Amino acid sequence: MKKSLLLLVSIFLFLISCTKTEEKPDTVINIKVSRNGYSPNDITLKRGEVVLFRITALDDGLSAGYGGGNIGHCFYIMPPYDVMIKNIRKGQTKEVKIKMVYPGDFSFTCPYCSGIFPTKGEIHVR
Ligand SMILES: [Cu+2]
Repeated sequence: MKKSLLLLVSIFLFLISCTKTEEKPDTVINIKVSRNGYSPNDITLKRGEVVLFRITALDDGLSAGYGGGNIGHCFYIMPPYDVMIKNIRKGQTKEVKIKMVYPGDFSFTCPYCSGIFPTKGEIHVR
């Protein structure tokens, strides 16, 4: 019983560690985010490729800092990717490298402001 649980946990950790990578990127995707949303907001990628996402914020989003510290925009890819870049401030570019191991359609969003602004998009991994 305990052994199978340990196995499950290690498989889970292996899958998690798979998505973020230090490998050389196959593709670079530049995304701009503002109160008008993400551009582009519909991205198609190949399964298994390593993608460097570069997210540039054109404004500070809610900027008032609801809940304190929530300044700028986020780039959050839903699970199973579950990758989050926070606090991308106006004029700033932040990067994350991800290996696209899971096929399917995945939403990305800015948890700070997607309730107010159209900061939502889709990644298709084929
Ligand atoms: Cu935002």
